[in-house]
Amino acid sequence: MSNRAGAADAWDGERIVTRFDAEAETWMFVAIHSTRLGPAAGGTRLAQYPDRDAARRDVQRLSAGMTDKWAVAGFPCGGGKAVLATPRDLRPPEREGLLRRYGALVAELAGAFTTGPDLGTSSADMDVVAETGAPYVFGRSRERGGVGGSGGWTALGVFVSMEVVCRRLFGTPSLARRSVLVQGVGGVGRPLLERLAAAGAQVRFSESDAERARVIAEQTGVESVAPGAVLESACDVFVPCAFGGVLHEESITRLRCRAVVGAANNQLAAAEDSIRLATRGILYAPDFVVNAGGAIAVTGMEAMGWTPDRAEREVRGIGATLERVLALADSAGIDPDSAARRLARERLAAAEPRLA
Ligand code: PPY
Repeated sequence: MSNRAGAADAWDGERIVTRFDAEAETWMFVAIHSTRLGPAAGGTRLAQYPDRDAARRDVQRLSAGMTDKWAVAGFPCGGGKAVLATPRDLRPPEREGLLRRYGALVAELAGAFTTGPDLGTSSADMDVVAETGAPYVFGRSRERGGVGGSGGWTALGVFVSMEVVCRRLFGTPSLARRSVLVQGVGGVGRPLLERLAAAGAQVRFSESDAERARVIAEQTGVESVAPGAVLESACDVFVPCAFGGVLHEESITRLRCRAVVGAANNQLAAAEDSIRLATRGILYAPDFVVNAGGAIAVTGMEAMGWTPDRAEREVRGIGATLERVLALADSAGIDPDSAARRLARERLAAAEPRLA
């Protein structure tokens, strides 16, 4: 199974629910890729797409990615994702109306799909979705009884993954004095930047929003790098936390890092890019292994009654999962992304099919 761009038309998922919301001129898609390991769970992405089919392909690909993400993490959830494809930036009342109608759709699915914040949606948005979609909506604000945003938890999982990678490359897990370049300082990159600085890393960041870059440099004292200079900047660890598809045939030839460990989904433009990185001697930590922390913590605390301490232990467990993936890559003589997908497939194959 592949969940990469281009392969989505051969989507092997279970069910896709499509609805056109005429009021906000928005296509709503809920994709349930696999319930083999549990009920489908995944974030709700709100974005503009070139057309309806592009949005459908994205939700298909992302839901398949969630199946692998949960399987590798050993978490009892299935792969799902929702996309709200808006025609333009919606005004707040229009947006709230859309989110309430989307919540009603989530409620209709009666637990077959649970969701939380994702690209383009926040905890505050989940508060609105939950007005009609409870109890299937997680990651609401603390004021509304949720656990808040997931970015800090995702950052923790990426950080422990960087420690695993440093131990492999340098013999010690410490990030002290390691040069690290974080691409994108949004909901995950920002808390990660602070964690890295506190650990004594020589950290730099890039940010496409120039005003945000200026403010964060001022607030944190961390140096920023021009977005166009990121790939060629020499560093120990390159940390993509902005957009997918950063690693491709051409960009990989320009990288001057020892490892890539980041939170962005779908960093590889094509499956072969994991091999290209290995060939260049760059250690790649598969994105869907290292970025599972937000999903694990939010779903664990809200759906499974975990305490924050338990959530922290589980998110730190991503380090052991990554070690296992990299050990499998070594022993099988395959690239890390293939190893992670193999582990996911093995977990899925071993599971008893669930009766609905
Ligand atoms: C992702 O990790 O890409 C997610 O979709 C995160 C997620 C999963 C389940 C609930 C909320 C967010």
